[in-house]
Amino acid sequence: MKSYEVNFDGLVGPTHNYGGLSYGNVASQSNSQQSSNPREAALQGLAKMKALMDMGFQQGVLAPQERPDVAALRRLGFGGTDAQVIERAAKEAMPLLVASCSASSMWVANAATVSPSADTADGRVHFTAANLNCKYHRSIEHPTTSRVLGAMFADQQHFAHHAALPAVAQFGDEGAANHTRFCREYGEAGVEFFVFGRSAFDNRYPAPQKYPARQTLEASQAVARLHGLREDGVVYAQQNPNVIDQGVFHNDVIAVGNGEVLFYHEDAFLETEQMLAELQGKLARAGGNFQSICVPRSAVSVDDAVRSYLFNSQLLSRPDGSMLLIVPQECQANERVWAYLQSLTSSGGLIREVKVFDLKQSMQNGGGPACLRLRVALNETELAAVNPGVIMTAPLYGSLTAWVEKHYRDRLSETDLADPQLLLECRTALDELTQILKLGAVYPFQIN
Ligand code: SUG
Repeated sequence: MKSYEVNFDGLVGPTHNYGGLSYGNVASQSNSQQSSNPREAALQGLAKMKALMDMGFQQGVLAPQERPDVAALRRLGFGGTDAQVIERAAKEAMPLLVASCSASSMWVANAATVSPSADTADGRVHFTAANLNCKYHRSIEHPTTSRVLGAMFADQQHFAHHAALPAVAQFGDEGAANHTRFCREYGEAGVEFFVFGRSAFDNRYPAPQKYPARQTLEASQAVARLHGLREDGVVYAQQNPNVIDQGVFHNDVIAVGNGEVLFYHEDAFLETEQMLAELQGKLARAGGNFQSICVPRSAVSVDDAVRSYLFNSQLLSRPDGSMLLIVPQECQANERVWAYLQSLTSSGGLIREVKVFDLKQSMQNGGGPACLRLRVALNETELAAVNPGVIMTAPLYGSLTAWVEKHYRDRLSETDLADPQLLLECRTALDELTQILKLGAVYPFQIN
């Protein structure tokens, strides 16, 4: 049976702004308080989805969330009508209003961890929504994420959904941003590679000194258990704490994998040799031939990797078996990174082509091409069981761009977040979106 990797991209929400909310994420910190352009952000994301669809890849779309999250503000003690809740939060605790307005759910690589049916004990595709509990503004995403994923992958014969892990730092889980799957064919059993930043219960693992390690070993192990993965189909590796301290807040900022290939920076991991040997051995037992491409620090420094987001790229398989790398334009703007990419594609190796995308609006908050997509490997039968409303087509692209142009502002600054009209605009837009994507009622304002 045919199988595919389907990329579901997060549609940028109407409140996209630069709140400076993510300590440890260099771009989020350095662009704090700049005014944003939500319309441009959404159109840039849609252009990437359309381009991948036009190249023949399977592409889907994941809906944004209701923001401001008035229910979250109510839980923090702000009362009255919705407009009063926003007004009071703006007056008494602006940082909480900013957090409740974040459009951060666009980075759907953090929405969930997904295990394809070929890897799981019950032969279903498993999803665990990420608790994202390292950052308050992201910790409020998972209830809606679960409802949206449930509406997209509703068929229980093929899809199993798990609630987010316990909402404590010891089980900090950032979803697929720290999870990669290696396989020969997408529909065959593979090896799931979980990268963690620290251990919560075992102090033999070193932790970063400056910035938080968002993913714990114990969270990754819990996800592997929930999904029913075989021991032989899982590899754990620790991220180098020094690179976390240089702004590598997720593994997908320093490594990307696809098929049988891992593309990574020399400084990405601890115990790299042992990890590569384990990946090689386990993939060989699954019938695959593991290959790794190491980018030496002499060619690209960690700082250049963080600034350019070279590794936050999408590594895609083409029908002839070669691979294509989708990178943000910041890679082209960085002389050393661009020179490296030129040498990579002309070396006769597996990665033959690089395509550049303008995702500046998202990049300024630390979200590159890979952050914007959640990969779901599906066989033909499973793909047919996905809600067809969320699969990208030329007409859907047309409807979504028209929807963005109708509802989105082209400028948003912090003071605009206090405008109760913004909440109404967002709800009107999202109500229409659930009809376009045929999701049913998934937002708090639709179900409460
Ligand atoms: O969690 N930025 C996101 C970026 C997530 C990128 N995802 C991956 N690497 N997979 C984060 O730090 C910034 C929001 C703000 O500052 O307004 C933010 O949440």
